[in-house]
Amino acid sequence: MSFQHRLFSLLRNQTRQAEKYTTMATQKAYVQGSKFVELAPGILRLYSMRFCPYAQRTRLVLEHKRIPYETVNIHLRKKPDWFLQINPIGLVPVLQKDDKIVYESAVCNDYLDDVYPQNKLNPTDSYQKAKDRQLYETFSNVTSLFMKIAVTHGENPKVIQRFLKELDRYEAELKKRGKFFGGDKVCMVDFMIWPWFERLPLLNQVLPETRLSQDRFPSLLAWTREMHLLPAVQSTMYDFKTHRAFMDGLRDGNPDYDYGLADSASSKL
Ligand SMILES: N[C@@H](CCC(=O)N[C@@H](CS)C(=O)NCC(=O)O)C(=O)O
Repeated sequence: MSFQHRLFSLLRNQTRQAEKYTTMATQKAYVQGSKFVELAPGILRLYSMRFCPYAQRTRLVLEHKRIPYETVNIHLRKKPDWFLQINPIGLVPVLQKDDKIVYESAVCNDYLDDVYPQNKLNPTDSYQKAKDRQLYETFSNVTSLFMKIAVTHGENPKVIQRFLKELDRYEAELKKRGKFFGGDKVCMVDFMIWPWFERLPLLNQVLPETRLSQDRFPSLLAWTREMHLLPAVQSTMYDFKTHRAFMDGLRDGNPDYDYGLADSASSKL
């Protein structure tokens, strides 16, 4: 075979490989009873749910680092048995490559940052890394108050006050750090907390008192604008209408995991 032929064949194989990485047959959620899609050797797979903020944390890192991966979305109310074998806890996100399985968003993201060193997100300094981790681990205070406000429609004004008070810590920290929590560049903290800021307009719409005021939160407001410009954010985000529709379904006990897809009746048996 001539050199040109070999080069052509190599490039064609690489293209096919790249197509395999990113193209799953469907974005629709896999339900109980659906057939497991075999994972090809060497391919990184993310088990996800399109509207899950925790899975979005990992999608943000995958996109930011331009890591090739394929996505298998899971119907979280009717989980396939094979998904429960992959992650017995039954939560997304989960990463799988060959015989390696990693779950929990913070663990997935650290793993990705270690294994794919491009566009590093965690600081190399151990103390700084610990301080960053402290910020995003304690963000669970914000996420639980967020959910409480959403579920109770903000009936208790004290909960909204506590929510804003928690955010004061992030405002103060960002003021010290600069444009992003990573300074001039994004770091893990930015991606770990972003999904809830993307969804904050859902609370703002029904409860204006949850809005971040310019007086109290100037840094977080400027940060939100900067985050919207990042390609990783743009490629993982949904618009307000889509988030609203999904949240309404969730609240009514009937979440449409396939909302917005061509045929959103999720049955794939
Ligand atoms: N601590 C987990 C939380 C993940 C999580 O709660 N994921 C939700 C979807 S947003 C889930 O998989 N829920 C399924 C269930 O509760 O059965 C993480 O950080 O990855």
